[in-house]
This record gives sequence, structure tokens and C-alpha cells, in this order.
Amino acid sequence: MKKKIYYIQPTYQTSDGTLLKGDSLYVHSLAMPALSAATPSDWEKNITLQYFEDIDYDTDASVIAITSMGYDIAQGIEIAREFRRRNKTVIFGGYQAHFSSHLLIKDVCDCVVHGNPGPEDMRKILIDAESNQLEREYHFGIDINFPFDYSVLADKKITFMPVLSSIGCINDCDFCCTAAVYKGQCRLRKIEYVIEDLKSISRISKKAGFVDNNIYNNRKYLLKLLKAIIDNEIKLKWGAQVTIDIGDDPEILDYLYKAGCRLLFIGMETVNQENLAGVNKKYLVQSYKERLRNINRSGIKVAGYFMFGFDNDTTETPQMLYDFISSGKISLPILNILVPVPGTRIFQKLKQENRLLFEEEQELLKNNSFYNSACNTCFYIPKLMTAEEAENGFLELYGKLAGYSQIIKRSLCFNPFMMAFLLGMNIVFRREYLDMRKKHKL
Ligand code: B12
Ligand code: SF4
Repeated sequence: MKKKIYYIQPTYQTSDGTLLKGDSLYVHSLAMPALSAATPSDWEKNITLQYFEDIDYDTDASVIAITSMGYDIAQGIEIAREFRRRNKTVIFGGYQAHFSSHLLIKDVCDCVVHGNPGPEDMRKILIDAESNQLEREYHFGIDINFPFDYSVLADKKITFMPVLSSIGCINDCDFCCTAAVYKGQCRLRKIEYVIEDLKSISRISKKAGFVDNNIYNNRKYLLKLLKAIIDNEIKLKWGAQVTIDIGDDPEILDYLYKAGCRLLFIGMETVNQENLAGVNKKYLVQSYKERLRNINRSGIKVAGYFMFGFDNDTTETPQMLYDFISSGKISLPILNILVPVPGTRIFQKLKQENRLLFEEEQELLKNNSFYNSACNTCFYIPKLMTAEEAENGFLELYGKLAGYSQIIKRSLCFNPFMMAFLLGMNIVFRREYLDMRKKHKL
């Protein structure tokens, strides 16, 4: 067997079956840079990110390694089948492979890898592949303590080069895929490796994005990391996902700004306290405004995630969300109708209550029109309205927030670069709205 592994990150198929391809992305997954770095040095490797490039089906690699983050799994499965027809050994990994392993191990691939494999784990898999003794499934832990291989992304147009300081999240929200995998646990990465990666990024880009689910998982660690970024004179400007309680922490906010953070992505989800409690999210809606004010005062802008379709939501809720979002403290709204992702507790609950409106996992994909577009299809029966009312209310909310006056209001700020960036992102928001209208034939 030739010691050569071919890594593939599939893109995904739109609702009309075409493949989503392009030449630039705001952010990219770190799976390939991590796996490339974990590959034993006596193995040759090739990597294709299908969003940017085409797949080489004539590769002389013996092992084909496919990642899957979400609905890209449908495309991943087609790729796997083609390579199996060509007698290649095919292995799968990633979030969606973990959730959908039952679909894969039947006849799609030779093995499914769960967890975050490090160099030792990759060596084991490849030794087993070489001796034709691959297990059907490998359950590894989390090994992220090594520098990642940024050459994988160096020639790609990516606005925020991805960087990672932790895996998992200390919270355990019912709707969240991360919670479904890591169950309220998180693993921190050694700071020296994060700094090494930030230095690699500095050589190829001016902007980075932490792809952690929550960089505020551990306050002591975050403070240490921010001080290390400052001490190492890393000049990148960056964004990250955090929980809203960071707004009560002036010391951290001050260090975040000094370390280059300019944008925080925060999941507020809803402005109804009962909704939050109903999905095991532990924050207080009444604290949002004050916390947002503090974050803005520190010079950092906020992108806010919200969902519509919770059990206490009604046709009145879009107006309440609009009032909250347009009150001036959120520079970029990210809105979705709640998606009951298989594997999450909310999926289980809705299934038990016979409220799901889809049978096949892949059907969830059908609403995506852009690469990472909002879910505007209601895949279940909401409690206090119909699915159709939820979709209409969502569209109405999106439309109100997509008006030019709202876009300009949200994007205004003293820093011209930041303003240009926010304007660009808010215009994408508007484009999505226009696209959704077309889909709904309005
Ligand atoms: C960056 C990112 C994106 C980018 C991806 C761009 C791109 N083309 O790469 C964008 C913004 C476009 C995006 C889109 C979406 N995303 Co996304 N995304 C992420 C994010 C923030 C980081 C991913 C990452 O780099 N992780 C760090 C790496 C190191 O971990 P990893 O990916 O798990 O890979 C490790 C292991 O899984 C394993 N592994 C992975 N693949 C393989 C393959 C083999 C062969 C082996 C051996 C091992 C292995 O080893 C890797 C190294 O440790 C994650 C959250 C997170 N922190 O993971 C969400 C996340 C993965 N996304 C999620 C979702 C919901 C989506 C969307 C559906 C959103 C939407 N509304 O459309 C889409 C679907 C995209 C798709 N392709 O299907 C969910 C999970 C989905 C799920 N399956 O349950 C996550 C977990 C966020 C969340 N908590 O909800 N996303
Ligand atoms: S706080 Fe965010 S990342 Fe953490 S479990 Fe809840 S939704 Fe998921």
C-alpha cells in the first residue's frame, strides 16, 4: 500500500443540487490544518478543500480521509462512494460523521473516527489501514496540543484565518451541537500552541477568528492567553464567540481590546426568559442590555445570534426581537429559525412530541441558499403558532432588519475599517433576505 493520504473537505449541495463553490470565505474550518499536522511524517499527504478546488479522483493515495461538519455530509457520501468504487480505503471524521455514523458505517466507508485525533491517533489509524486491519469505528479523546499546519489555508482568500484555543463548551444548551458532543465539558489548548498558530497566521493574514465555541470557557486561561498575545506583540485583529456574561468583566474586556479583539459573536437566542430556561441556557435576558453596553464601551462590536420558534414564541415575537436588535447595541444580527439538529436534546424532545416535519437528516439542508445562510424553514410544529406562521414571522423580522436605514445604523462606527467590514456583512444579510423572498415567491 502506498503511504499516501488524501484529505478532502467536501463543500455542500444547495437545494437545487448544485455544489457551492467560490473563491473566498469569511472563516474556514480548522479540521484540515489540524489533521495535516497530525499526519505521520512518513506519509505523503494531499488536501482538497472542495469549496475552492476540484477533487482529484485519479489520486494515487491509498487512504481517502473525508471530513464533515454538517450537511456537507451528503456530498461527502457521494465522494466516498466514488472512491470506494475505485478500491480506495475511505475514512470519515468530523461533527456530522459523529452524529451520522449509523449512515456511514453500513456501506459508505471503511471507518468512522470520533473525537479529535492527534499525531499518535493518526499513526494508529494509518498503521491499521496499512495492515488492512481498520476498525469500523475509532473513539479518540481530544488531542489539540500541537501546532496546526497553516500552509493548508495560506493561498486561500479567507477573511478571518481560524485559530483555536479550546474544544467544547462549559454550558449544555438543549439545541446546541457542541453540547450534544461535549456535554458541558471543554478542553483547553496549551497557550504556547495557540501563540505559535497566531504567529503562523500573522505571516499570511492580518485578521483571525477564534473558532472556539466559547473563548470565555475558563476566565483564568483566557486572561493568560490575552496577556501572552500582548507580550508576543501579535498585531492581528480578531473576533471570537463568547457567552454574554463576559459583559460583566471589565478586566477581560480591557485585555480583549488590547490583544486585538474587535468583534464578539454572542448567542443571546431570545428575549424571553422562559424560552432560555426551556432550553437550559442559563443567562438572564434582563442583563443583556447592560452587558451589551459594557462590551460596546470597551471598543468591541457585537454580532448577536438569535433564534425564532421557541416554545414560548408567538406571532408577536418578531416585533419584540426587532425592538431589541434595533435598539443600537448589536452591529450584526445572525438570525435563524430554530433547527432541531439530530443528536441534540431538542431534536429528541420534538421527536417524542411528534412535532418533527422531516424524516431524513439531509432534508435539513434544503433551506440553505448561500454557504452559511440562515435557516428560514421551520422543520417542526411550533407550540404557539403554525410552522407557516413561524416562517412568515421570521421573514418579516428579517425584512425589517434588512432595510438600508437599519444597515447603516448598525454599521456606523469611528473606525473606518470596522465600518466597511460591518457594512459588507450587513449587506450580505440584506442579500440573504432578498434571496429568501425569492424562495418564498414574494
Ligand atoms: C468554521 C465553522 C463553520 C464555517 C466553515 C467554513 C468551511 N468551509 O470550512 C462556516 C461558517 C461556513 C460554517 C457553516 C456551517 N456550520 Co459550522 N462551524 C464552524 C466552527 C465554528 C469551527 C470548526 C472548526 O474549525 N473546529 C475546530 C476543529 C479542529 O475541530 P473539528 O472541525 O471538529 O475537527 C476535528 C475532529 O472533528 C476530527 N475530524 C474532523 N474531520 C475529520 C476527518 C477525518 C478523516 C478524521 C480522522 C478526523 C476528523 O479531527 C479534527 C481535528 O481535531 C464550528 C464550531 C467548532 N468549534 O467546532 C461550527 C459547527 C461545526 N458548525 C455547525 C453548523 C450548524 C453549521 C451550519 C449548518 C450553519 C448553517 N446555518 O448553515 C453550516 C454547515 C456547513 C457545512 N459544511 O455543512 C455546528 C455543527 C453542525 C453539526 N453537524 O451538528 C458547529 C459545531 C457549531 C455549533 N455549535 O452549532 N461553519
Ligand atoms: S453556550 Fe453556546 S456553545 Fe455553549 S452549549 Fe450553549 S449554545 Fe452551545
